[in-house]
Amino acid sequence: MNVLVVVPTYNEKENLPLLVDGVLAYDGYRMLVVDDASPDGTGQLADELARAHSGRIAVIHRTGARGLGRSYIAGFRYALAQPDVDLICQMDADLSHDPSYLPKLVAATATSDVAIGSRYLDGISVVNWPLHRIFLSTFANRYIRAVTRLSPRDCTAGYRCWRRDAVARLPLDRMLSEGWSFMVETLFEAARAGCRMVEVPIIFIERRHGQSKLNSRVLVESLLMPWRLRLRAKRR
Ligand SMILES: Nc1nc2c(ncn2[C@@H]2O[C@H](COP(=O)(O)OP(=O)(O)O)[C@@H](O)[C@H]2O)c(=O)[nH]1
Ligand SMILES: [Mg+2]
Repeated sequence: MNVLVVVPTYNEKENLPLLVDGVLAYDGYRMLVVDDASPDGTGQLADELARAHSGRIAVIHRTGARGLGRSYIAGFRYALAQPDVDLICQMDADLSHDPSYLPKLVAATATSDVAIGSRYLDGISVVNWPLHRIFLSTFANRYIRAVTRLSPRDCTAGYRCWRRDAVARLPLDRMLSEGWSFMVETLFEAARAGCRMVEVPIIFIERRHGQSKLNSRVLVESLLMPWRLRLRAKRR
């Protein structure tokens, strides 16, 4: 199986080299870094890492308005244009997603179309988050599940492995999300397309280096997204 791990980056220069070592430790795994013109030089660092690991790292340098969703759309398009890619993983660059779970996620796609690295399967498996972040994330998941009727416990998880044909079924040219709500939109569309979802428990560890880019703009987008998805689904 050829695995492509898509990683969006914005100011992750301390984290990216460690992540690369963790991911490329697995044979057959390649990486795609999608950088949004990070002011800290993460994009140039990604180019240097790509030169050092020839053929195993590709880099997309986005320009214009930044956004996690926009970056993943570019990354998924790139992945589908590579005929030899069988599985497409997605993960954060800040080491909150331990690369050692990748083989489990990959294995879980033997019996599913998308495997989700879940923080909320056995209670709450999050380390070093302030209480307000835990409240926000658990509330967000309840709210999203209630409005969208999605079944996974962790609908906002950014650690996933997709079968290539499941990504091909996503309407990438009609995505509404610019930011974080991309996670919910992709699961919603995957469910509508009949994809089988499975959750794999992970322990999520808050970043040590750099800062979270979560802001009120992406939060408002995420609050409205479940309703926008429901309305759009009704019209189709
Ligand atoms: N390309 C790109 N990556 C982003 C953007 N915002 C966040 N990221 C990346 O998305 C991942 C998760 O972001 P983070 O700020 O840690 O979100 P949190 O874990 O929800 O606090 C990290 O790899 C970030 O570098 C963006 O606008 N563009
Ligand atoms: Mg993070």
